[in-house]
Amino acid sequence: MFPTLIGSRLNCPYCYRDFRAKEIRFRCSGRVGSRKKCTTSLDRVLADQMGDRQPQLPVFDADGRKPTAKHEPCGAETHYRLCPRCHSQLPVHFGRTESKLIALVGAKETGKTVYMTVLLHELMNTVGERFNASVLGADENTRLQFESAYEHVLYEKRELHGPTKTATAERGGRKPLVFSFTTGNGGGRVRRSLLSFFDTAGEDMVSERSIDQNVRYLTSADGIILLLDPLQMRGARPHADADAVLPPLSTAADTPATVLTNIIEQLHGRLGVKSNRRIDKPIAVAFTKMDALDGYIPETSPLRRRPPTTAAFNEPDSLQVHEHMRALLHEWAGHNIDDTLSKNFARYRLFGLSALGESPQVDSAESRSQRVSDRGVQPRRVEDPFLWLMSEFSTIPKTLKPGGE
Ligand SMILES: Nc1nc2c(ncn2[C@@H]2O[C@H](COP(=O)(O)OP(=O)(O)OP(=O)(O)O)[C@@H](O)[C@H]2O)c(=O)[nH]1
Ligand SMILES: [Mg+2]
Ligand SMILES: [Zn+2]
Ligand SMILES: [Zn+2]
Repeated sequence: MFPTLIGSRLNCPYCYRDFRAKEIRFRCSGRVGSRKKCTTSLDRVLADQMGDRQPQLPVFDADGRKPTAKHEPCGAETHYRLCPRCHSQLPVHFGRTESKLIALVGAKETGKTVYMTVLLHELMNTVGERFNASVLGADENTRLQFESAYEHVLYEKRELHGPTKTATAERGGRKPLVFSFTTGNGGGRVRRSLLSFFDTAGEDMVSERSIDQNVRYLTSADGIILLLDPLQMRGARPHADADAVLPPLSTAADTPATVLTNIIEQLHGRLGVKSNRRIDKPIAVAFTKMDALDGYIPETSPLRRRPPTTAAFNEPDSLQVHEHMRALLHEWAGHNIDDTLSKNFARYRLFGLSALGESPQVDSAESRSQRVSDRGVQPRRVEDPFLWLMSEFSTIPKTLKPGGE
């Protein structure tokens, strides 16, 4: 039997617009049907919305709640289901499994691209093993893009990407990467979630043109990971290790506090949350590049501890990190950011992590191009914010025992 579709309103993991299950459209399979064989042409919607101008087979309407449909003109059966708003092909399990959109945001050069690459690499390897979970690209574009443009560059070529182009600068916009996260495949109940990550450009947080797409992305997300760069904080920057690569100081429009205020304004505006009510979306606020402050973080800090590795999110460990980060944050920037978070979000948590584990090497002063250290990528606590969100969604269990047993 075919499971019914969950919920009445769905969000496209590619364009983040919402629609009803019955509005889902179909694309002809192009197989030889009983009458003729369909041919390809430009799909205007796909071209305008997603910048994809490759010739496509025809789109047609049928009952979107069904997994397949027949294209009358050719008589061929198809299982290609499309988002009615952007015409992206929906992942196989879309609508029948939980779908969680995770927004990854932060100011310019906070480390979003590096973080996303390392997090997904970890999820596909060590973290995946720990939770008996498999993480796979949910579509062809995600698989190719992630392997060639993200993972290969960082892990094989050992190069850092350089600034991400704003989505509007790349013709038609950039597609989010969509993965399926499946747990419990070793027996017991199988849980599958679709995860959509959109690598925003830091500029998208400030430029008017890209704000609209960004707002949609933030408001339809089930959870937010906000990355903040401690090296942009007045109180932390002077404590950076001597060999750390310091980013140019951000302008007033791009400081951690301003970025947070922008996000809150966008969420309040669109979600229609009254300004005296708190936003219910969980937000993980993570400080990146913590390796650059190694000399300054005390030996006894929970950040230095090896995080528990049992197959559950460890609440006591996470709370200790949260308290420690809160103390550091107060030291670096006063109470402001923490107060803003607690006044506006019903659920928030602080994290400290390092995607690279070590400062990158700068090739030469002129080029400013950077490489991963010779010791390779050695991530620290990159999975913590993600696992916290997954436990908030009840996709993975949470343990209250310090040892995690
Ligand atoms: N020390 C240290 N530096 C890091 C780490 N991750 C990123 N960086 C530095 O931060 C720079 C920017 O990283 P990106 O991931 O490109 O930042 P981004 O937020 O995607 O930047 P935009 O796309 O321009 O918004 C890198 O070139 C590194 O110099 C880390 O884990 N440790
Ligand atoms: Mg980037
Ligand atoms: Zn869509
Ligand atoms: Zn057809």
